Amino acid sequence: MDSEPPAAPTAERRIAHLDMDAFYASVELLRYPELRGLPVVIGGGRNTQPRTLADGTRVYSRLRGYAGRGVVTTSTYEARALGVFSAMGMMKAAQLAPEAVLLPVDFAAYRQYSRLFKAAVADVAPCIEDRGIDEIYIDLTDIPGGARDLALRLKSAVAQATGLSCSIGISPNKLLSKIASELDKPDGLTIIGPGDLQRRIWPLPVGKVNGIGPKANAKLAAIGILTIADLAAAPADLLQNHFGLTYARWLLDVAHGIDGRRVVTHSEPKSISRETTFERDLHVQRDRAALSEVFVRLCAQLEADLLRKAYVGRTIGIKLRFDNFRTVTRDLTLPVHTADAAAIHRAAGLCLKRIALDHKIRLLGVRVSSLLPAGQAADAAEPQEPRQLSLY
Ligand code: DCP
Ligand code: MG
Repeated sequence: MDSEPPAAPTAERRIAHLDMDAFYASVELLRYPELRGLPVVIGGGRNTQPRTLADGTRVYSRLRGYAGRGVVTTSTYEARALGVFSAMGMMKAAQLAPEAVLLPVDFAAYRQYSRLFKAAVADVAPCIEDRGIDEIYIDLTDIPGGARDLALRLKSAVAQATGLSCSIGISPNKLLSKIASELDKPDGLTIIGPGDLQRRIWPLPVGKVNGIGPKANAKLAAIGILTIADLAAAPADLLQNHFGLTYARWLLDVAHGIDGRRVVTHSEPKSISRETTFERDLHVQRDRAALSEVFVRLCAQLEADLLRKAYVGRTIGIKLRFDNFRTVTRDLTLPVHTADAAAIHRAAGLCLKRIALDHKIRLLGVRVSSLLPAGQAADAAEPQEPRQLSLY
């Protein structure tokens, strides 16, 4: 939930949400067109790079026999038909789709295509909110033309610039457009006009709403609220008892398709984090040196990220995942903003002390939030503290 003031309620807006279809996989298919129509999974390591034989034919890795801890970053729709989706463990995916082609991730290529599709959209409609590598909101209120024609123009501009397809939802606000862009994927186009709320949105499960996560979803289910229509019919005091006033109000607005958030063209990052999953689970004492080294490195990387992006932060957090997959986070807020690795390390070390280290560690992450542009933080600490090399 953004905190900027809502748009003027009198103005009927026209907001699009555009999301690229099977984005990383589709970029890979541009390179390997012979894979079109096949189940393809993205997320392999460098050893899954296709090999080209002397006669020019390419040999691809398959999921069959995959052993390791990799997860699927995305998959083609053909792989999804076999049950393989983003965030699934690769070993499970291998059971479901052993013949699927496995390709390594190439973030540089995805970033390049991300820039290309956003630039193509900007040529048609310049008021764009960047929501990540493959999705944007576009304010079409002041662009002449019908919603459908505009959406088709956007799709063809994206296709021309990238060779890729996308799905678009258009409605009076970001909330409904985000839901709508998913309704007709891939290559979808869904316009939510007056009267469509009840017909298209209400039958959907509450989890389709951006902002109703798994926890809220489970709590809503426990009180018998499964669909957005159920939510719209729920008594306000029931919601308030379970979720508090602010979230309950937001839930009711959502159910009635109300969302005043603007399309924010210049957004600031909320946090910057670095984390790593170890090749093998590390023991707190026996692997102390290795853990310390990684811990120091993560903090140094964060310093570099902050300096490169010209931010300082005040809240330092730590994330640990144990070998039993339990994930624990702790954070603390410093009196002054900092971008300094040693200061981050010291604060993160204090957070770590608040966690009972009773299992081997699978993942270690450090996060800096409460960010400010470096120039705006009058209080930023000077990077002068001595470096610490201990885990704590
Ligand atoms: N991604 C990821 N890890 C996830 C989910 C997604 O790394 N758990 C990456 C890969 C996706 C990209 O982000 O290609 C965009 O995410 P989407 O949720 O938009 O998924 P796709 O674009 O792949 O598919 P869809 O057609 O459903 O949008
Ligand atoms: Mg997508």
